[in-house]
Amino acid sequence: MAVEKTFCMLKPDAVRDRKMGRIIDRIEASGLVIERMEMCELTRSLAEEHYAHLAAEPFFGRIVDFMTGGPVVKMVLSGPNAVAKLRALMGATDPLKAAPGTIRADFALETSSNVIHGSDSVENAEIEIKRFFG
Ligand code: YYY
Ligand code: MG
Repeated sequence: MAVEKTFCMLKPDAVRDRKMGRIIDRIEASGLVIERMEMCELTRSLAEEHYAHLAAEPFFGRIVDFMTGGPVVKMVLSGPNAVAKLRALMGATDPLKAAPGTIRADFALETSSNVIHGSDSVENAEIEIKRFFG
């Protein structure tokens, strides 16, 4: 298994609703290593760039409003198979379809506020780490 890095972000709902500690606990318990971690607020242009793959969707403006509505926690995680491992820990995009025991199943109720982001490929992880950490 390749040692990889992935990009993770706790979304504004996780911070606002005081779920950060429990989510970070799950990340650490999984064996993934937190290499970098910082709380920050996203500018509109950074959120628009990050979700550019959804720019044509009717809900794009709502995603950008949500992601810029409060602080987030951005992280670089590393470990064997880190990209797929984080995605498995997170669960499906729609929390109602996420497997029991996943972060989204246990901490979120709606697709539009689903508490966590994780890169979906090694290539995107590299792009996203550069995007958020320079
Ligand atoms: O990678 P992941 O977050 O699981 O899903 P994406 O398809 O990349 O969508 C990014 C983000 O957009 C999702 O986490 C919530 C939001 N979203 C939404 O609000 N409504 C949808 N129907 C699809 C996605
Ligand atoms: Mg995605």
